[in-house]
Amino acid sequence: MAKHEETPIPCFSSLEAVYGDGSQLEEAKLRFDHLNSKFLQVFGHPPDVFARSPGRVNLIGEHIDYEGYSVLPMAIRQDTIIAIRKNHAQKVLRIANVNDKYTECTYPVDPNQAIDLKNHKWGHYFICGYKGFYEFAKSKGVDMGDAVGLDVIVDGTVPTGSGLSSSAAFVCSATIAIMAAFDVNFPKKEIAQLTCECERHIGTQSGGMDQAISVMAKTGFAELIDFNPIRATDVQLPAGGTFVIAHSLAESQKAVTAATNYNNRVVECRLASIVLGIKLGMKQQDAISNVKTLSDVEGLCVSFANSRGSSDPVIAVKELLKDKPYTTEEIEAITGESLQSIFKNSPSSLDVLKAAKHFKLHHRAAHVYSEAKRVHAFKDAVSSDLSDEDKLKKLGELMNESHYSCSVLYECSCPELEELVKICRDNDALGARLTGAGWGGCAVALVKEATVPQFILNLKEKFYQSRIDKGVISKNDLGLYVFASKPSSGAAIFKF
Ligand code: NG1
Repeated sequence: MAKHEETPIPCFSSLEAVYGDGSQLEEAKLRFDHLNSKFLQVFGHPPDVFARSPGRVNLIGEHIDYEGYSVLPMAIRQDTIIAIRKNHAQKVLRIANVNDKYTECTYPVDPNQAIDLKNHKWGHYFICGYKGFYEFAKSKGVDMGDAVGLDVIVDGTVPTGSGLSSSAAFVCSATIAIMAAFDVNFPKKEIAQLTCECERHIGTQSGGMDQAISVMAKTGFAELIDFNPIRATDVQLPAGGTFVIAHSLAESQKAVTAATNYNNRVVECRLASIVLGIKLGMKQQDAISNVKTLSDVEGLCVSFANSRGSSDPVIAVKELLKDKPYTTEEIEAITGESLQSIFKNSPSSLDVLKAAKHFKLHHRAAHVYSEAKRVHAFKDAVSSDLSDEDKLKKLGELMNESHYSCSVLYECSCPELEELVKICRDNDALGARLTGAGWGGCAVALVKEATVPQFILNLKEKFYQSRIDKGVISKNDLGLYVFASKPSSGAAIFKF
């Protein structure tokens, strides 16, 4: 039997295969019916095909996918559904949304068009999939013929700016919808890689976790995702525990803040890895040309630690990278080349250099190496002989350690997330941490199943009530901001 990641995106003729047979199915039926009638109303004909891709919650392994390390997310039930049809009469891409907040965007059919990053629009995420799919199809020798128009309507339920990967859910379902409209299909692992590259067209130096889980998820399992090559291993979570997702109500606009937040950390990690490589004996030019991530120099760090009787790469970080931030000049004295020149081929990294005052190499590298270990400790605990209760306790501790590292070493938390994580722990969560990129968005808490309803009530009272009173959110919408989640299924195509 072909491995899960070698199989193509599944194509279904009914909703049950993805949405089960309970209330989720009823909700899905309503959404698909609405999408269909909206399509008829806007474009005057029904769609040819639908695609869906879910958001995700990352259980552990934050900000390490782009450093080549494994992560452990699960898909959530919230997803993005796209209805699509080729339009030979009109050579334009028309992208509408069921939510009137997102006004219709139109783009030319040219697959080589540049995305106007300075003028951020929601439709740009569709164009990421469009550009990426054309490049990919060309590399596969697929004859796409003359570019044709596309009529598209989007319906997304993953909250935006929440660290639950609304962007990846959108980019993945866009790419898969385009692929389905052209009646081709490819193995999931290729789509996972492709959609990661697609999303980089928006200007974030995305690591690949979100697209990989969105494409490869299976109902009932979290997945350990490895990179280079992308691979997913099922992780059956211990019985008796539930993950509760809670929004801090601080929205994190990842694409807009990339130069100071997300891409800044990617650049800091690259600099930390080059400096470590040089300090561990590499020639300056070799390190600059060949070292892309902290995983590339881990072997050298481990050998260094061995010489001190340990195998922990963090020992090298502690001894070789100074604790205080580095200035540009200090790093250039080590690399022998200007930072502008090192990053000359990456416009988004040059934006980071423009915005940065200094670089915290020690802290960022210490986070990445320690977080990579926690992911494996989490996986090992799940498959150990411990009782379910002890497993859950261990997972909770690892989640707490991960949060500390994200907050103190990686500095990707914010006051609202700190408050929320503390409230989760004060109310008997076994562990709680920020999830996703951070700087706002959601926390995830591991809670004993039997106490979930009371836990959610406590969060409502202690975190959300004051925000309802101030009018930040409406009481009726609370279910959108705090909910228990089970591992859901991955991307799919529907032809009815
Ligand atoms: P979110 O939280 O969806 O913005 C981002 C990256 C991931 C990963 C996490 C941090 C994208 C699309 N996603 O996720 O690849 O690096 O941050 O662990 O850029």
